[in-house]
Amino acid sequence: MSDQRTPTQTLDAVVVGAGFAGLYMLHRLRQLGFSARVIEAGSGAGGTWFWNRYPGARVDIESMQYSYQFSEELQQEWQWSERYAPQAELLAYINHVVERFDLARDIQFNTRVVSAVFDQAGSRWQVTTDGDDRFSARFCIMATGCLSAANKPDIKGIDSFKGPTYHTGEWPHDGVDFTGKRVGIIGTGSSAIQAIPEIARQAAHLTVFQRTPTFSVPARNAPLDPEYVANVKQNYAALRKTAKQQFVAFDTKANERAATDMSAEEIKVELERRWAMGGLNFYGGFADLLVNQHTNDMVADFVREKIAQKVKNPATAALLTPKVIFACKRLCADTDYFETYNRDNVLLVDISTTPIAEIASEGLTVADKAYAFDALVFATGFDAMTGSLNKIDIRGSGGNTLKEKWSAGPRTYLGLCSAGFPNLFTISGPGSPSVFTNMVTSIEQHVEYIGDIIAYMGKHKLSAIDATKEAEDAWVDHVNEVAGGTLVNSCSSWYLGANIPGKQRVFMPYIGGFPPYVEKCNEVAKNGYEGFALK
Ligand code: N01
Repeated sequence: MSDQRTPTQTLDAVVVGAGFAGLYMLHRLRQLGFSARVIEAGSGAGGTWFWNRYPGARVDIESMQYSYQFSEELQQEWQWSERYAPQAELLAYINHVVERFDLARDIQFNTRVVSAVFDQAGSRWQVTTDGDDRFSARFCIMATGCLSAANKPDIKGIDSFKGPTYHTGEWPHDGVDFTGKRVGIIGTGSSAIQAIPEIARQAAHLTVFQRTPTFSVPARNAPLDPEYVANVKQNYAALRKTAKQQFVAFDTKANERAATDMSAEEIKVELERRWAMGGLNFYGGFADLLVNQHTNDMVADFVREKIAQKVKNPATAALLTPKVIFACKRLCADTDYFETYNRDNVLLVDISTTPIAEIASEGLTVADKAYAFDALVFATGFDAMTGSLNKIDIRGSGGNTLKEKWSAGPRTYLGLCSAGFPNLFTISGPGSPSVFTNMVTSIEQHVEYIGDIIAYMGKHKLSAIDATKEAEDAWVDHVNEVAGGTLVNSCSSWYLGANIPGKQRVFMPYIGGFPPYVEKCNEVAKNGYEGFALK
């Protein structure tokens, strides 16, 4: 009987995902002389910036830094228009990169990888897609993103609503017009905080369902000053170097002093200065922000007071005031978020103690009170870090699945490899600094590191690389130990998988900072990739 299936394509590498990570990985592999194909579920490149098209979506790290640095010409020639680029501009930038480096010919869009199985005898990954494509590749590189599997909450009757429903992470490409509409939105995380002011301006009425209030600082977005841009471009290398020396891999003008070493007056000045600077520079205020409870309380109280000053109705202000540790959940940067609650057409509904009972055809109910809408928005986040990987049937040596291996929490060596899954890499995987840093910089570091490993293997005629169990165990212990020494470990955030019912609570990203992480990676490489078994 003849085999009717598509013939297997043989490659050096299959890369899954065409966001910032997958695109640069493809470019790097090509530079090194390897053949690669990127498989992308979307109809275009961009990853996060392809999917998250909700009103108000924009980056919260300054665009001049949230961008590739591997090409000097690219960073010199590209013009950002605002301090924080809006989603459309980021997508235009990504499409420019695709064109500039002629990447599209090796990207297969509208295709989802369904399985990746390691063939031990040949040391190759057999990758299949929902389009029945089959690839045989020496390396399989997951560039699937940390926040790309949308979380649809398990609320009774969720499919009963008769009007349109939207998830912020899967927004329609031609936009949504809320003019004259009554809109409900569930969630008050980073996505909601950006979307709420925009929707409120357009809709007839907006009801916000809040389970947990979020700390947010003003973004202070503005058009970029040409003089500032020229200055950055003249000194780009220096800025990039400074950024890489900082914990978060972007320049927050970090204050290296702990609040405990500062006078009350100095602290007050620093807090006001950070508030005026805007955005995530606020993280850089005090060296002990995330490790000293007293410092954290002081910063939290400062922001709480600012919220009280912004929101006119004291009861609403109280509901919007977070009680938890400052930056325990990811800090948000907003434009007029709290002020939006002063509008007559916005209502905040607290669901912290009484959850949404049911979604029905006209709207939803909380306890016995019904709220009616014409459209409903889920700003309910993502199954972070592992969600997208778990959607793929990944089988390593001996047929073991990654999903099973990670059922008690992800286990990796450096966030790059997981023992028992040779020649499989995760870009910005769990156990790497990823979401605590400027993602683009972390991605570039991983891509270059993976490229170096693959080149090293070619040079030394090696067929397989796998993390050793000992190195992985030691790294996982280190990741947990570092997280345990911070205040961030103690609240219910997506860092811990706490937003997904049934998900194991394990602190997933590495919170030791970008510089020590890079130093560790470089040391591992220098010592002949110690902690990896090379065959
Ligand atoms: O998701 P989230 P997000 N019933 O998980 C609520 C990045 N990002 O999409 O806190 C009711 O933060 C949930 O409530 P609670 C950034 O890293 C960056 O907003 O779990 N409510 C929460 O309020 C960010 O951290 C940018 O109690 C439910 C909200 O939904 C990450 O993406 C912009 C619920 C989810 O908030 C995720 O942000 C946007 C339920 N069953 C995102 N389930 C920028 O760069 C969940 N919620 C600017």
